[in-house]
Amino acid sequence: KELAVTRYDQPTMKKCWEFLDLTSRSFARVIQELEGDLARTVCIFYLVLRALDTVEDDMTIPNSTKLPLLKSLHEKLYEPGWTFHESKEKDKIVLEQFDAIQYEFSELKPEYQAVIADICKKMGAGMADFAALATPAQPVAEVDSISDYDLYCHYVAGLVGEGLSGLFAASGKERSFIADQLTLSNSMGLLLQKTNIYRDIHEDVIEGRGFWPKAIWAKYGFNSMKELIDPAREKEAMWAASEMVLDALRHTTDALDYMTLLKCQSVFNFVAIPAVMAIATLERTFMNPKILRENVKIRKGETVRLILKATNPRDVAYIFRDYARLIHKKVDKEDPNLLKLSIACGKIEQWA
Ligand code: PS7
Ligand code: MN
Ligand code: MN
Ligand code: MN
Ligand code: MN
Ligand code: MN
Repeated sequence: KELAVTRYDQPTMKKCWEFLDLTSRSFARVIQELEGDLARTVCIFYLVLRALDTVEDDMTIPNSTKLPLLKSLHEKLYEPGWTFHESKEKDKIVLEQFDAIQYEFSELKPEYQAVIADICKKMGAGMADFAALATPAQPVAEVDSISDYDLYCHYVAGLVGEGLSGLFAASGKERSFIADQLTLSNSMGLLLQKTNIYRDIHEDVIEGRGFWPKAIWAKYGFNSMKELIDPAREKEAMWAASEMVLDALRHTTDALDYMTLLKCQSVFNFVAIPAVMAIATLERTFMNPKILRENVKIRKGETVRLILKATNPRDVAYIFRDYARLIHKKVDKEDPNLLKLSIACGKIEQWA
């Protein structure tokens, strides 16, 4: 029975599981452990969005091709045989073999198809809006205000949260009202996305990108994102970094609220594991100047401990509280965000 719903026996689905392994370090395992047909449904959802993100990230695709493609990828979900061979990105396989993903999409329940196509349409349009702001001098446009930052993160991650909640409800594994929790679903996505954007500062700047909002770094005297990784300006860069963590912490209590609404264990694990990894990453990277020079990751042993412990809302809240305390302890007395960080950590403490 399990074999039938996961379709490991189908050659196109077998390919899709391989694409998932190739393109996702963090989600492959938790997706495979979802119950019933949710596993292959979320796998297909992931691959469709991975295809969009591959187009978005590929700086060798000119906007004249990129923008129409981002806006129309949702239509390709209903075009058997469509593929795209002009990407140079690491994950280009999902575009080159989009026909396999499309075939498996067409085999999903219509309710699932509707959620995935709707999110693909909205995310593609949002990515295109931001990509349209790019210029030759600034191939990836700067994110200006905090509300621009929230909007960008809504497009690339908040919508993923909304879509996942829609799929959980449609599967019957979760109660139908979860699909209407747009604010909490959005917050789950923003917590993960903002942690990723904050942690990836070095890699993104080296590759000519950078999504930290100007409203944050400009306050500390910087004129561009590139200057943030200048060793001579480490002190100011760490104040900007501290404000990035403060901003990400805004979404933690919503994330905890969201998790209390779940009832299916495999769905809970799927949601909670990335969330605890995010707060652990925020703690590991908080006031850690190494992030300006390299990609800082949490230790393997810590990851294992988190996966074993994050099985219910209470233990997840304790994990959040413990990391909030560690962050609070690391706040520098001269940090301009000292008071706000104390309040943010206190809110998590109170929730738990
Ligand atoms: C469908 C699981 C659970 C209510 C490809 C999971 C890239 C952080 O920097 O690969 O490109 O390497 O490290 C994921 C909410 C989205 C938000 C967004 C779809 C949680 C395209 C994750 C993944 C909602 C845009 C991957 C948002 O990080 O990034 C599925 C609830 C894709 C979730 C991108 C980022 C995800 C991301 P990078 P990563
Ligand atoms: Mn990644
Ligand atoms: Mn991207
Ligand atoms: Mn990406
Ligand atoms: Mn703007
Ligand atoms: Mn990233």
